[in-house]
Amino acid sequence: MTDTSLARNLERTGQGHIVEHLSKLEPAARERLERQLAGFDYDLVARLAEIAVQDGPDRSVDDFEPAPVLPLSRSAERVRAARRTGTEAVKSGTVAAFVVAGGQGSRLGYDGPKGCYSIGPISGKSLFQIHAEKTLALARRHGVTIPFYVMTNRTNDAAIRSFFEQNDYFGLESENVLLCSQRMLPAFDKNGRFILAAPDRVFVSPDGHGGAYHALLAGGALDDMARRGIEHISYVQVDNPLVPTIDPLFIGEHVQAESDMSSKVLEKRDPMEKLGVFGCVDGELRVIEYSDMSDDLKRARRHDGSLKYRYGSIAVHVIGRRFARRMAEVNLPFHVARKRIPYVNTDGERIEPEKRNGRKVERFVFDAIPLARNPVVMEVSRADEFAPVKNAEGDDSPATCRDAMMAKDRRRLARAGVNVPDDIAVEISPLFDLNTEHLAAAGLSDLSGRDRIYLE
Ligand code: UD2
Repeated sequence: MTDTSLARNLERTGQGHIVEHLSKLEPAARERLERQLAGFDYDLVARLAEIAVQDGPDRSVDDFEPAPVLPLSRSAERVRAARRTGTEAVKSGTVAAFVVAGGQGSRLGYDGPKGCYSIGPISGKSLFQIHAEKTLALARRHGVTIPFYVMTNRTNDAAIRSFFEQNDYFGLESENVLLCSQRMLPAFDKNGRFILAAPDRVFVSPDGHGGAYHALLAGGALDDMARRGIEHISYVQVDNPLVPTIDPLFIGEHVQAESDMSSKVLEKRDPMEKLGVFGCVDGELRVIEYSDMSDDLKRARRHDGSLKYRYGSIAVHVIGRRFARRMAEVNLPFHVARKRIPYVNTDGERIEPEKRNGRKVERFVFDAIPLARNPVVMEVSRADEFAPVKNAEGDDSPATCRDAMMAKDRRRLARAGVNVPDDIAVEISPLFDLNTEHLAAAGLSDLSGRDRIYLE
């Protein structure tokens, strides 16, 4: 081994097995592995290895007060005022879209970045295209530029970059689309040792959506936002095409409350739905992840029979730009997830473990909420805002998502005065200006007798 400082770092962080492994490799493979290893921050590795081997910290909570929520049913006057404020913020060019797409989407079983997945029920548009077009439509409506930031990871960044390039940035200006890649972190075995994904590569995975703050800073996005006068970052997950990528009403509530970070929630489908819950724990507002709540706690009811923790987080936030910068410099906690990680053994054989052999460490974006001033938690309608694509089949799958998209578009057409049969397949492009005159001019006041319609 030529690089003694690397060897020292590996030894001091409990990775002596890698030093030994390196000494057995052919020069080319050794060089590849050394290059990867030289990119790690070993003070961080030492911390992570320590966290990964602990059996906790046990974050499970016994009982807590649900957070106060701004309910869906609030006065029309309040809604109007908030929408006006949010629209002003958009019009004055202070709002940016931020789509997080650095996850691995393993549950969907799609071989590519999840954002490239085709979801438009008729158009076949990708998740990225839908978010980009929603942003473009809002920008056009108000005659402003809205920058569009995407968080990628080191393994899907190139594919996402070329997807945007090949598709002409879906109508956005290329200089207004900025991709920033999140960090990758090594995973550990139960003894805090790196896992070899291949003889010349240590297993690494993205550092969680909480890596967004660092990615925005390191990728230059926060500076870019400051130059453009952006104050509010509209944070959405790539897997939910139903949500408005930027919601003036939500921005307005956030601005009026002088909040640093605001969040959307909705009524859980059932107590076991895999959504985090907002609660007040030790006087702090924070998200309690579903995996940290016992089944009994999830099912807890109030005296009147209603579900105690009835609201779940859909992971949609408005984050203040200055607050995001602060969070990039704060040590948010790491969470440990036990996973099955295929590896190569000392003989170079690939092993598919039957049990969960590895521990991934990640940060969560919502762990910043306890540090936020005046956090707003706002209820939204599931039918209008939440249809994530998580699983290949069943709940939260492409099929349920497309149904929800079509049902929403049918309702929108009906609200615009169109006669819409219940079973018609409908898709409205985000770029289609849905107004009554338009529809009447296009002879679209009655759709009976049709089986599908795509409005572009
Ligand atoms: C998340 C929330 C859950 C609920 C749900 C709503 C957590 C731990 N749970 O569950 O409470 O709000 O979303 O859909 O967050 N991502 C990255 N980089 C990463 C990891 C994830 O960009 O390192 C992105 C990913 O591309 C996706 C989003 O974050 O857009 C959510 O990731 P997930 O599917 O792992 O989250 P999930 O369903 O466990």
